[in-house]
Amino acid sequence: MTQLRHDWKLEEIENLFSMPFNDLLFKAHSIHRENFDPNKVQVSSLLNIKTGACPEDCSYCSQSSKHDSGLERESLMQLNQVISAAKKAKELGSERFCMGAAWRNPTDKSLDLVIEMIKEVKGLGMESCVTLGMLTDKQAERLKKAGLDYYNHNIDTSKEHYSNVITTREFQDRLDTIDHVQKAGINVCSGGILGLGESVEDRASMLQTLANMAVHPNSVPINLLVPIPGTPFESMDRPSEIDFVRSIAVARILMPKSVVRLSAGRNDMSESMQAMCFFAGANSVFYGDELLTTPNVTQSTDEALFKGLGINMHQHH
Ligand code: SAM
Ligand code: DTB
Ligand code: SF4
Repeated sequence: MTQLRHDWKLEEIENLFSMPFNDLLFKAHSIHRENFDPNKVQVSSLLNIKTGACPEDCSYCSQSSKHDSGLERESLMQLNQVISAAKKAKELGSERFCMGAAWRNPTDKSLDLVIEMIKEVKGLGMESCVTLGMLTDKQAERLKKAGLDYYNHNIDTSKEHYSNVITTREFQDRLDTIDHVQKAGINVCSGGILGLGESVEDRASMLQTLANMAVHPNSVPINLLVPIPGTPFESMDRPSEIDFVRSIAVARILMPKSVVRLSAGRNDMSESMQAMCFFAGANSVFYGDELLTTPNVTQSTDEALFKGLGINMHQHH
């Protein structure tokens, strides 16, 4: 039986990162097998319901008003457009529909409209997820009442590296929102981005924060930075493939029962790199041609990848 721990020391996690690669992967894969069917991958689809003009200054993001990525701003999407996108995602076999908004935080009025969207998605028989920025405890409770299944709120990087990446909010603000979501009884989806100029120690620290939460996030998205021209991080060095796979393996070891999502950045990964990530314990992806503002792997490419690996996408029901 896998014991869940919430008391990881930074040094223990750094020791995992420095294990010989084969030993690390064997350990992670063994834990993965104890807890999951190793040939199943959960699929979620994304839709950006409000694009651009975000007041935050996240150095990686195309949607911040502080940098010029050339992205056209768009106001909150109409309900009927959301419904047709969700129907399409469902037809493709997606289990969860995630709606993202480029907000620092939603207003109570805009939350009314998002709640309508959540109800429609639920009505289609899909799991619902939204990512809307910071929430108050009252707003989290309203989302719970509306039937929301998951809230995505990434910690993005380590506490130590945070101010090198974002200056318009603090690391603690992220933890506070996650706390409100957890207390409201909504499943938490929280992870981060690799390739933000962080050290291995930062990666260990980021995963430590996630693993030492009172409840492990149910979903842990690990994104590889999608470099966006016009943002401060447009020419960041990419982590090596081996270092990226190591981080997936460590996430799997620290959070044995969480669904680890190989998230943004798959478009720039080879099949073999993705295969290593699935072996190391990743068991979810974003499926569909678009992420939020950038292209994702096409569905036909993913179908071929999964077929080649003998991986099944969970089908609803
Ligand atoms: N504004 C809300 C927030 O920041 O939580 C919700 C939308 S925001 C785009 C959601 C997440 O997308 C971020 O937390 C970040 O992890 C991820 N993200 C944004 N831009 C990215 C990029 N260029 N590459 C990889 N991940 C990115
Ligand atoms: C997450 O961890 N990654 C998604 C989702 N949660 C909201 C977003 C990825 C964004 C990639 C860059 C873009 O398309 O703008
Ligand atoms: Fe805004 Fe979210 Fe982008 Fe940061 S990551 S600029 S909060 S949309």
